[in-house]
Amino acid sequence: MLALNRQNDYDQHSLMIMKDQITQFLFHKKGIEGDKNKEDKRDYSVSKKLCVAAAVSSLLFAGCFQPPKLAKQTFTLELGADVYANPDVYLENADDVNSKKLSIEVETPGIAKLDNRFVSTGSEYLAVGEYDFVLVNGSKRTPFAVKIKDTKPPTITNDVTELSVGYGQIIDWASVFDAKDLSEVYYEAPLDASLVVGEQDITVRITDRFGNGVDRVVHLMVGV
Ligand SMILES: [Ca+2]
Repeated sequence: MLALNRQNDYDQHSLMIMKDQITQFLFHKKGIEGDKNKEDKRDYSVSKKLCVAAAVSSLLFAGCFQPPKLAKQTFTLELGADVYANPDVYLENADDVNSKKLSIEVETPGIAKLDNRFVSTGSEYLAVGEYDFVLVNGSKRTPFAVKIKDTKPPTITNDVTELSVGYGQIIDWASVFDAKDLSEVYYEAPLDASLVVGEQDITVRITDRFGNGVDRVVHLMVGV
């Protein structure tokens, strides 16, 4: 019983000290002496004191920021998209993080930083592939990946529906269609199309290096 009483005394004493510290801190923050209210403040319940203690200590020691959390482990982007060096882009909780302390580093060789973007050396963008990146937060390094894919077919800016050629003429489809793609442009069409005199519809398939393609039907007129 004696030990229990001493423990209770000890707890009460600890709480009193904590209460005083909290009260002093709050008054200090408000810039007032607080002598008049000091006794009133002692009437706070234990639970209230603990809540205030938690709030004060979180303000004092944890600050208003949370640890950064990556939104994904792998970020998949379309070829040609900007791959920013800004840490906020990769965070789930960017609004709650002190991103000034953070940085993004790349570990895969052959990548340069152009302004605020990562690009393949000598290029304006990151080439198709998978790259190792790190979110740096002081001494803590959190790895993540950036995957660049080409999923888009070539863009064709002219509309060709008819074409007249001579018999046996080799058709240069690259000069017929104005097609562009970051992964080159290839044309597939019947090789013997110009060996049939008369008119016929043929299908020209326009693809990039990764097999993304579009079809165009051309009414071919072959003269003698
Ligand atoms: Ca493409």
